Amino acid sequence: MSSLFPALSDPSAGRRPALRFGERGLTYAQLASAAGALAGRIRGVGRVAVWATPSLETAVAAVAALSAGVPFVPLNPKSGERELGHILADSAPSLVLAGPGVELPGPVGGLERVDVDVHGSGALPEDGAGDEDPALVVYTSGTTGPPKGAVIPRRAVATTLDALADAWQWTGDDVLVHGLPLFHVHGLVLGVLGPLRRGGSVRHLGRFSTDGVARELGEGATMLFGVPTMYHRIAEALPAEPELAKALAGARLLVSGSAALPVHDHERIAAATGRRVIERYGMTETLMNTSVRVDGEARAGTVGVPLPGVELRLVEEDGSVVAARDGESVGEIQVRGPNLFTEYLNRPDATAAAFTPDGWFRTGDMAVREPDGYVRIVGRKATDLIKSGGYKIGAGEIENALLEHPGVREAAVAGEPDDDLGERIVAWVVPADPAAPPGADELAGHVARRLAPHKRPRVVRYLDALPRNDMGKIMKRALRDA
Ligand code: MCA
Ligand code: AMP
Repeated sequence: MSSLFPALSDPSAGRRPALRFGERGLTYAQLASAAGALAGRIRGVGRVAVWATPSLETAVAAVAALSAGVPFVPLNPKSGERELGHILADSAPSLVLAGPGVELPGPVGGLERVDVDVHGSGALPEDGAGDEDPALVVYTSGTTGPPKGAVIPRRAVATTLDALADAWQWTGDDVLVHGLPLFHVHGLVLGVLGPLRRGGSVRHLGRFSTDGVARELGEGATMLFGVPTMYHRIAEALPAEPELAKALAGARLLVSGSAALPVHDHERIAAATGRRVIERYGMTETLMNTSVRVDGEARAGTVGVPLPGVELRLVEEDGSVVAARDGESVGEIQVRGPNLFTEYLNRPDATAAAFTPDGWFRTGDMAVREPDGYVRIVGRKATDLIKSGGYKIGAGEIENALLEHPGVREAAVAGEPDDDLGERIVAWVVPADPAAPPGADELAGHVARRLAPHKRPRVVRYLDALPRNDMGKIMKRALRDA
């Protein structure tokens, strides 16, 4: 296929800024040189893992792997031992790419390591990879069991980014600012590979802050990407930060995704800045499906229309297609198109279950369509999937981790509405010894060390027994009233 990043081999783009992380940055010529050196080193090695800190090194590693035609697995550097152990065993990388001097924990430390030199010098190899070849494998939670590795082909990356360029009039003149993590699709594919495919640039904040957003938008950045929690924090900060309001008012595009942006936050930002945040809807397995277009109406509570090339339908429980565009008839969103993943790694059962016999991917998201075709997401099929801070988290993996604590006899986990996080993780625990229940911080730390800090319960409630039905199944709805 043609190059994913034409600007890397375009001499006229060489002096343009490509990446900036804090004080450190690379032009296109420097990025081509550093990625070329690393690509030469890893060519033909099979799959590689990338220790995905929010840094220049991660961006260079991703570009190098893609240039070498080597699929890569971004790892959350805050993942705990259990989660890392699973991902490494499942994806079997032959080596790990990491920043020089970065300490790698137990399970990753056993891998051969290649340091990423952002000042390396080498020529980019000819891009010999095919459209259907895997570009990256991103781990994503399900309702039960450990996360599954979604294999994302190169054509999905290219088509989703080009479809967004069409919807957003996204060009090489755009400068994106964000503070998203680089081990998920949002921050990595949209937030780093997106600007590079356009020949534009990205300024990463290292970590999200309203100050950082105000500074970068005030100094020439044109677009902001964030999860709703970030926009909520912006909405909260606006009354006291006039610079932030001014900076947002001057931006070309403010985009929210990964979870629903509450209408209240949308309206507060619009009132303070005169700018409407636009939403796009995607998923690790599908990359981007819909978006509000820049030339369309940014209607709060909607995720816009299907992107070019994406087929979208709503389907009822019995499999019949919802034809009505009445803003009321609810169905599951199913999608088809070149933006889709190929498979879950090593999980043919899960891959087969995710598609209908005629090749539509079942998203599990429930929605209605408005008369003009806009999609409005109204909920999710599985109550055991939690979206907290824009992260998808399976209740089952947290329950399993809690049950490994000696002080826990039974555990159940669910999400509850939270103004900041969208949903917060709540754990109901039956202690092994009612006289000495493990503390909430102890249990949060236990989950954070095994899985990841964002998977830790924010609230722990103690019960003598979990409510169960006649079949012995935990009744989660009853828990919320317990
Ligand atoms: C707190 N911390 C702990 C513990 N408690 N660490 C270890 N053990 C503990 N018990 C640490 C955390 O690691 C973190 O460190 C800091 O304390 C604050 O933690 P927390 O409160 O969890 O973070 P937050 O400030 O509330 O985070 C909000 C956030 C974050 C920044 C919005 O949720 C976030 O980055 N979300 C983005 C999710 C995302 O990108 N999703 C995309 C997937 P430190 O601060 O140092 O980290 S969805 C997707 O890709 C699809 C395709 C789509 O549609 O986009
Ligand atoms: P993930 O599996 O982490 O990639 O998250 C994908 C899920 O995030 C989708 O299935 C939706 O439930 C949710 N999501 C992404 N973008 C939006 C949005 N703009 N509005 C509502 N939900 C969203």
